[in-house]
Amino acid sequence: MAGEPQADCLFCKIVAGDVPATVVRETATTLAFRDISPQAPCHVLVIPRGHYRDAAALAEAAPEVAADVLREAGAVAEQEKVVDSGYRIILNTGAGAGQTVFHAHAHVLGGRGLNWPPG
Ligand code: IU
Repeated sequence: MAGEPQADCLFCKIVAGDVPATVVRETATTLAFRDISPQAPCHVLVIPRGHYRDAAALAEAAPEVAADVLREAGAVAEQEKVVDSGYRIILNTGAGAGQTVFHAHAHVLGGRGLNWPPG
């Protein structure tokens, strides 16, 4: 069922506390933690606590939680002090676009120059 924890999902294990992560913010519906392989001085992932395969599935099943994820991405940027220099919220969707973990997540990247278009 949409939102239910998946036994084989890494991010569900982080939500459950079974896999460690450096958590920087949390709310009733979301968790924000540092990416294990940072691609910028600020690289934080914001995830819904519930399991949805990607951002589109999250927005379809739980639009209020999708809004929470975006709001928290902005709060992470404030907390990490990357608002003035600019930052990027990235929602890789599908393997062809680089999605490797199929639990919806927003990357918050900042603290360095960010090229356009992204690679
Ligand atoms: P992607 O958009 O699905 O490619 O992002 C998944 C991210 O999860 C990626 O940047 C990984 O470095 C990150 N990650 C992590 O933070 N902790 C882990 O244990 C694993 C992946 I596996």
